[in-house]
Amino acid sequence: MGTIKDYIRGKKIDSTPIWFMRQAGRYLPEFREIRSKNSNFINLCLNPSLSKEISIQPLKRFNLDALIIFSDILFIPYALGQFVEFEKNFGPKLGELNYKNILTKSDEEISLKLNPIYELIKLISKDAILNNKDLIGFTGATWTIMVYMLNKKSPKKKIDENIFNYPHQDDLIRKIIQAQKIHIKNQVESGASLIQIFDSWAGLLDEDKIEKYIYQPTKEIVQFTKKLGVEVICFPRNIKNYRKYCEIVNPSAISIDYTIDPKKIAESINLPIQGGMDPKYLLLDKNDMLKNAKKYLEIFKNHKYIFNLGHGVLPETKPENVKILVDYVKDFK
Ligand code: 1CP
Repeated sequence: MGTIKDYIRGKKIDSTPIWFMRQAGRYLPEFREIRSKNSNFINLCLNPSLSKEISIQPLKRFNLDALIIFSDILFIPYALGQFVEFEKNFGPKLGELNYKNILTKSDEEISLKLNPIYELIKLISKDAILNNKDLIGFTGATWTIMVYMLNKKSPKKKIDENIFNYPHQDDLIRKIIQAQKIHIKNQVESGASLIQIFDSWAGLLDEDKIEKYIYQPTKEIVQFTKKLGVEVICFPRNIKNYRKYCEIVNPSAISIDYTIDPKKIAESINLPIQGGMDPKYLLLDKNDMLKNAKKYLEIFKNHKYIFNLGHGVLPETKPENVKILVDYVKDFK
């Protein structure tokens, strides 16, 4: 027995640790029930008793090793005073970016606006369900947050080049980093044992810009987080060169997406690896799903590996399949 944090630090454990990105969410009827009564997503996240219930839901059903808080990466723009809303069938919609106003935000103001998230973490950390499991806090990476702040909606498959011409971008980047740091620190002080950094749009950036927008800020955040005494997992989704990313950013563990060849990654990276399996396999029949899970478990047999997916659980996933997968991974020897 042991937590993912201990495992990353070298402790032996009996079975492959497992949790899922988006393990709390629309594929669970009990989530949809709460969601249907709470149309405002931001308010739902900022209601600690409801967001606690949602965060815990997957652990009531499945033998998972970690709980990720029910929150969102767009709480950084929200804390910096940019308007954020989630529109049904559209996704996030952000308001005008008032850069002068954003630059005035102090650590205290940011902490105050995000305080319900810290209350949520404190509530969860007192719950018996967390016994010997990790409580994962998170933030978006600087680049991904900047993309949402300037693009004001999902970039989907392409970055609008105007982002790079934004005149105050260096100040904006520093401000995002400040907010990320205070948000991570507050989450750790409230009880988070692991931090995951989601760089969902890392794969959209050209090689010549990665140093400035991804490596440097993420390296700074990783160093900061490690100094707080917790481990940090990075997920630079679809990045072209995971090896170089690991060499420069040096996270505690690296989460891989499903486009990447797990064999090549296992051979080229020494850090603990997380994830990889395509979430679409959970939509297939049981045998195909487990065959694919086995592939990952075999490839990483001699590598420190945390089972997860290559992106979030899809809304059309059957909870029964999640249970079958979790039990299979926990029993795999
Ligand atoms: O019910 C709904 O309509 C809300 C859907 C939803 C949910 C369940 C959103 C809106 N956010 C969340 C929760 C969420 N977001 C979690 C909860 C914990 C868990 O994983 O169980 C986490 C970790 C996130 C992180 C997040 N938000 C990311 C990074 C991970 C990823 O998916 O790449 C991103 C990009 C966001 C922005 C966001 N928030 C919500 C949506 C639909 C999106 C993505 C929109 C887009 O494609 O740009």
